[in-house]
Amino acid sequence: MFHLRTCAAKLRPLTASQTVKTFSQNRPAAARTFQQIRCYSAPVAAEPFLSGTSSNYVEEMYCAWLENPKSVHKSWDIFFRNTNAGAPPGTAYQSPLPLSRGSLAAVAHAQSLVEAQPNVDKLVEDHLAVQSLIRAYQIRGHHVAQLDPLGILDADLDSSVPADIISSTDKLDLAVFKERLRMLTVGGFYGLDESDLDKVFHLPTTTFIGGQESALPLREIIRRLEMAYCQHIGVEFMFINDLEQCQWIRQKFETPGIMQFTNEEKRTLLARLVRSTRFEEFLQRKWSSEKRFGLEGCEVLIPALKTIIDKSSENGVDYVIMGMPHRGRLNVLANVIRKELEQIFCQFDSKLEAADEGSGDVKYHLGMYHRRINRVTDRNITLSLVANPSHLEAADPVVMGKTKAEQFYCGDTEGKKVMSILLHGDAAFAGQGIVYETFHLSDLPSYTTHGTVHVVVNNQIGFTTDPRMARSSPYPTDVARVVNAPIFHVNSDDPEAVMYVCKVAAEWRSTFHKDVVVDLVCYRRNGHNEMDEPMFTQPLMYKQIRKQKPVLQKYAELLVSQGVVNQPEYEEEISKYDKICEEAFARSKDEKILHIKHWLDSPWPGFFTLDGQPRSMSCPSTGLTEDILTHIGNVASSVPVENFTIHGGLSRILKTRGEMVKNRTVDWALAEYMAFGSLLKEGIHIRLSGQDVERGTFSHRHHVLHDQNVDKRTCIPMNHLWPNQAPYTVCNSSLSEYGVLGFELGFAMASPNALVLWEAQFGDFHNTAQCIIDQFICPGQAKWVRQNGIVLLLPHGMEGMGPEHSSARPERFLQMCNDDPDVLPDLKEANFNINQLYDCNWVVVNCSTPGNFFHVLRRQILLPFRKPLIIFTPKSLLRHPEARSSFDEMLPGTHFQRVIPEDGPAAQNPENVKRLLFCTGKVYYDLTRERKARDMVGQVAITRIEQLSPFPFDLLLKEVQKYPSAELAWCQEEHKNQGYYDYVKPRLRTTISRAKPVWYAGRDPAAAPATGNKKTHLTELQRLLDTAFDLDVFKNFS
Ligand SMILES: Cc1ncc(C[n+]2csc(CCOP(=O)(O)OP(=O)(O)O)c2C)c(N)n1
Ligand SMILES: [Mg+2]
Repeated sequence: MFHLRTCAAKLRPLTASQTVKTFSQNRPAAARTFQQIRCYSAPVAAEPFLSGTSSNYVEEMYCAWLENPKSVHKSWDIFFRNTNAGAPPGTAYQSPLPLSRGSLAAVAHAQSLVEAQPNVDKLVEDHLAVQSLIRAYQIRGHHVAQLDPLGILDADLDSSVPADIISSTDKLDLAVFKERLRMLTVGGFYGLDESDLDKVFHLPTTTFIGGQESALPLREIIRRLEMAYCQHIGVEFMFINDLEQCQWIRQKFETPGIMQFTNEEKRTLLARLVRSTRFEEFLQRKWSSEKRFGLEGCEVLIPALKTIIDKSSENGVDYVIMGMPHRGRLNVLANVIRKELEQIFCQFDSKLEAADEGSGDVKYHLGMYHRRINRVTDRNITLSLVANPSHLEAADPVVMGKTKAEQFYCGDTEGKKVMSILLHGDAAFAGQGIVYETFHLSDLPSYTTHGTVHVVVNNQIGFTTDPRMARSSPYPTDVARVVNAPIFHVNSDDPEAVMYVCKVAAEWRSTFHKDVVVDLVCYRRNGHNEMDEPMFTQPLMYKQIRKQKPVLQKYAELLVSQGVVNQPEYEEEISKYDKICEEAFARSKDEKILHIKHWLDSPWPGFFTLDGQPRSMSCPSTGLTEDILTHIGNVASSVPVENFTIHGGLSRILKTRGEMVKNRTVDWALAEYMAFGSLLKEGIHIRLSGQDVERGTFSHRHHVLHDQNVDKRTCIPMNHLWPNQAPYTVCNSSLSEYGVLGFELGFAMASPNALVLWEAQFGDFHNTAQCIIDQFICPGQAKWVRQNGIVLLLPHGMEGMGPEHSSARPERFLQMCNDDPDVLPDLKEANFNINQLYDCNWVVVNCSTPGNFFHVLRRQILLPFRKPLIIFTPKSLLRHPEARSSFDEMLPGTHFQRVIPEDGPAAQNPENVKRLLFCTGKVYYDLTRERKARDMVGQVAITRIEQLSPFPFDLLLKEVQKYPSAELAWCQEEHKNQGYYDYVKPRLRTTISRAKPVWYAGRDPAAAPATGNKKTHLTELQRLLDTAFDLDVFKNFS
């Protein structure tokens, strides 16, 4: 037994790195030409001794042979050599060579044994056949499990029965069943004889069907395998390459009689089904013409979720964060999260006014947060449902990020207290790429939430689209296989089977802390929404659905027949819940006003006043004392641990940093260090995530030092700054934007006291995360009254790198700002700039100095409210000798400068200035260089707009008034239809009451963001500089 287990353990696949190592060391040259496909794809036809299940074994032999041809039996060696040499199918195998003299005695002995027991061969073969049969059920049993409650569809889109299992798709058709049995046994696939059916076989350790028995008759083995794998539960798990995990699952599903429920449990299940079903019926009665994306056909979802939560609570979880789409959302809010019913019902009242700023996103999108006692476990539990846009699956990474943050803040490093549950529709789960991106975050150290339970409402349709047109994979859940998550398919018309898999899923999560999927195979009783006619497109399916008895009725009849409840008790349960609904409905009529803030998914206790207002409307200085700046600078330029060897190039970088600190200056990287380091001192957690952020795409940051002599030994100096500082997390992400940005947004949602930043590798890559930007970041507060202080760092700049790496598309962010270009706000208002920030949907900045970058990062936290911050960050300026700031610009009393006015000779004699150029970001350095070269420092003033939005009307008005004779021009390096021009021009005109034109100096409109030709780039740059400094150029237009 022990020996067998060790062998099995040895057969576990090698890890990727092991594989690379062993293969590259020992691989014979000829191996590259071995035709795997020819050998294993048609094994039965090709080589008589190869079969579907033995091909795994052959592969293992092959791998061993690749490593060392002598490690396998001579016959395998010859076989593989012949195959590699191109032997046609069926001829590669040769009988083993004659044995050597020395072993003749042993052979004689063995032969005498065989002759003495003529059935030994058959016995061994039969046992192997039975093992193969068991394994076939474990691997493919789910393909024939009866998963579709309608009995007309195949959950795996395939009606055939796998060739190596006995099960018949139609169990009622005994003739078919017998025929398969005959085919596979009597001289068929397994070479068993009909008489073998009553023979007793020893069971391998990889099955639990025996219970206490170690051997069973074949007939019973088949029956038990059928029971475990081919009834209402289809278990997909054999792709998991961990023996312990596979054994755990086998034990959960194969052990005879394991799926037992007490009468108490059955009654609870029935009561939950009553609530789920009657809730939808109530809504249908009261608002028959309203869309609600009802749950009819998958009412079992409510008890399913409750079971997962009960079981998880029992295992120590006290906070569950959920994300879900439209289907059944109201029901989940009412019956899982336990939102007050009147709050749900009043959402249907179209006459109610909104009390708060939220645009009151439709009721099946709002989030929720609720703390209560779990009645089953008698433990406190907090449930939160994240608000979601209509973009299916977009909330997945957000839920994960929020879960990670909650785990982080309560020190739950193993996910024992906080967990996430994600719900999906079948079409969306298969179709949306974000699902895959989110799965890939699930096991990364800085992103894992230690297992998410996924529940798919697999109603076998997506709007009007049939699954056969909606996916190429057998199941909608196949995406989960990439992370080795077990998948439990279950027929939703069998509520007990559903409860069982939900229990196992919750146990799996708390045992292995890995993702798991529950696939509720169900149907959709109505159209996509209650107004839709499904018969247009799915006539036959819907004919069947019309005949389908609701699951509540079926289950109630079953329990009545079992004597678990009686009819009056059942009816009383129904009328009790109906009464609850009616009473809540009556109360909902008293609601005069809709409070969107009641639908907050992440309250920030203590951050706002009790009525949700900021505690002040001012922002203190964002400057720091010289001591703090110097201390952070010194740590940033050192290696704060002993015996740690860094790369020579990095030593030079740190030395340069040290010199900057001595000279009291900072570059971009050091400014960022100062901002982060000081906030950490103040107890603010900082999390910087994105592709290659640890070093920095442009090799300027180096927040993680790597010991050059010790593998994987790293040091993060930022975490060595202060005693009792807040922790700093800096993490290279997977190569995803949509998933990772969504994740960080979710992380930022959990607490206002953290600076969460996502950096795009190049700014243009943010567009693969556009959905998160458009649906959450830009309008999140307006839709869901939820603030969020996430920071986006978007490297941007025209530097001749071509159209792909130049533009972070500022025009798009600016176009989505909610300030009015044509209305001049009241500039005399006290705290004008803070009020402006409070009213905006996000802040957009492009800093031209490291000092200002430092200030805007600190301001993000020192503000008494939270807004998303979009920063266009530089590339060449990271190393530009002029792009430095003195400590003087960062001392106490200093602030972020929304506008940096001209402060050179032009500002001394403003009346002589002919042109006032406005610009933002890097082009400032090109402009000042050119102005100096043309000796025009007295004639042209250059003012930088650092905060583009909200627009600094007040400061710009002062600038314009300072230069009465100057023409105004906007200069940008981006093409005219891009960049900032369309945003800035009307606002500048509004600032000056349209008294003067605002001219344009920049590139012409273009389709692509930048040219890929360096020479053209430079020519274009020179042309825009010529325009900027040609004082006659606009004369002809005036
Ligand atoms: C990203 C995205 N694309 C398209 C839609 C429009 N849409 C709304 S529901 C739906 C069908 C969803 O089917 P499924 O995921 O199976 O959920 P079900 O409605 O069947 O519960 C579609 C296409 C959407 N909401 N989001
Ligand atoms: Mg569907």
